[in-house]
Amino acid sequence: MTSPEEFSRSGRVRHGELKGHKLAAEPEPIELDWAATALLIIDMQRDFMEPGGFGETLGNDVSPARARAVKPIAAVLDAARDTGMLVVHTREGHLPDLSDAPPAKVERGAPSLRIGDPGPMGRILIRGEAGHDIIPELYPLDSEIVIDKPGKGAFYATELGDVLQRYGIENLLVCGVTTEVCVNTTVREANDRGYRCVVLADGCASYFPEFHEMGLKMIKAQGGIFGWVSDSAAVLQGTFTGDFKTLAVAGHHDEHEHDGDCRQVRLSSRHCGRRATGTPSSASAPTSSSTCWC
Ligand code: C5J
Repeated sequence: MTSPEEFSRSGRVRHGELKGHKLAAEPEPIELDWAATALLIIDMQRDFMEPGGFGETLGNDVSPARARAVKPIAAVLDAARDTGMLVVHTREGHLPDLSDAPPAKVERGAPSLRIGDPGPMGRILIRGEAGHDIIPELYPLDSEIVIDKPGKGAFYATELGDVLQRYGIENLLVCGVTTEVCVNTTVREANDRGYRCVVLADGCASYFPEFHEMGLKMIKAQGGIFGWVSDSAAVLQGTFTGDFKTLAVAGHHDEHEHDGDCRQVRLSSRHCGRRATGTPSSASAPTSSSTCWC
């Protein structure tokens, strides 16, 4: 994981930059300090996204949720990595001895398999099992933060609050599954702790489309009672490919010559495609696949 010190030295946008830029969102556009903003990806685990996992044991068809949310999240994750934004992944799950799993949760309902039972991806919703891991498309880099949580909310019984404080985070771009359960619970927890939460509508999914819609409505209702709702396109358009690009270019090399400090070096090849030769200053940007951002 990138330390707070490394993070503050990396090529990310500094506080105060991008002032005046407003992200398209409901109930109204919002101006964010991008240096104080983290991408929070909730529970994109095999247990919720693949057949044989926890989601399916509860009687759900998990494939539509995966089909819906993965691409938008991957696009924003890619851009967040490009720009050095702090990325936090969460995973819902329990210790193998179930000591952090309340009987009221384990014994609830009539699932085909209960938490802790052996399934095709290992024991259901247990840390360390294959099903508990994050899906390959969104797999965390070593430099990113992974929070293991026993509850639906990502702040309950975890170090998330301390971590965000250490990294100076005030705003959260939130996505993941499921909209009405772990995303909503986390957004409500974060809102009470003073974070501005912007939920990416197309980067969230539910097994129940109507709950997804209503879950988003509840967040943005009453003037944004829990937060704001935006989407991946707005974030990518307004933030990463627009002003961020301008900022990345400003004050750096005009000639596409890169040295060890060049902050134009990014992972993505979406941009000019010219090969960069320097060592990226961002902790998460390997040299091998780096191309110029400008
Ligand atoms: C659920 C979650 N739905 N991650 N967990 O039980 O939303």
